Amino acid sequence: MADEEDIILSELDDEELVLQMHDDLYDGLKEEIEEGVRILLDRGWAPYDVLTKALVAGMTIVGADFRDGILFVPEVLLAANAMKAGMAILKPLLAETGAPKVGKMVIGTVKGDIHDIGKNLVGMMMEGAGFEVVDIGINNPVEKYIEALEREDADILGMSALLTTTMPYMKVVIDTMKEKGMREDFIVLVGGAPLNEEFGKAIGADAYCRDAAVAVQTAKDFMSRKHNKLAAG
Ligand code: B1M
Repeated sequence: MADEEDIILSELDDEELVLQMHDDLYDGLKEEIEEGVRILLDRGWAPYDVLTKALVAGMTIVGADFRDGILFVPEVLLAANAMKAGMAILKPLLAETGAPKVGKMVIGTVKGDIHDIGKNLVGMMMEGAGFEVVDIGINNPVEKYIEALEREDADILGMSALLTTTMPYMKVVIDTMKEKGMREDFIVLVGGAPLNEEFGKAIGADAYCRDAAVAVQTAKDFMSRKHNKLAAG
């Protein structure tokens, strides 16, 4: 215990600090994570690097030990809260852009699923890239997606699922869009750890996005195709 109290984050070099942040995230130490994020930013780190190297990498370790039965839900919740606190500091920095709005995305996690860190990250990165993002949260039934798409006059639907049991629900949403004759009006992008490209194709999404950076690039590509089509037609 004494050892842990003795660690002064600001005295660690970058590499040691990042490793310490992985440990602190693992232990769900919210204030230490906030402090670590601020120190790295003060040292000139790009917000995206802090996000991926300190936070996302730390959460990967948590995920592995959760899978292996070393960590349990309460500990993982604490880790998730610490991660969110770090993300909250980074959010305005990632979203800082003077770029004109390039499109609008409705994003939400599917019914039965309450994981939201990945979705939030995608939303943050999309905002940073100049997209307007309407986040409809977690545990969304199909009606909520449809209502939000219509209300917001969005260009893109983003769906997230982290459980193998909830990912098939994405097909329910896409099939309902087809039934309502609205599927072609929207670009549908899907993501989440258990998905892959094949699954994205099988359910009729426009694309599967491995991570937030890919989601941004894919959304940009589809938006420029959409604009070209409109210009041509
Ligand atoms: Co859960 N959980 N969890 N969990 N959890 C996983 C997903 C799991 C893989 C852990 C494991 O066993 N290794 C496992 C699923 C196994 C499976 O389905 N095969 C699991 C389980 C089993 C469960 C419960 C059932 C546990 C239980 O109760 N016994 C339960 C389910 C609750 C529910 O949803 N109904 C549960 C609960 C929880 C917590 C509440 C404790 C917490 C969530 C807190 C929160 O989100 N607010 C939690 C967490 C934190 C995880 C892990 C450890 C981390 C997820 C995470 O945030 N990753 C996770 C293990 C893992 O994924 N390896 C696990 C970091 C995040 C940045 O990555 O979300 O993958 P990710 O997002 C990435 C990409 O996937 C992509 O971009 C993001 C950024 O790069 N992406 C998109 C994601 N969504 C996208 C949408 C897009 C585009 C890209 O749209 C365009």
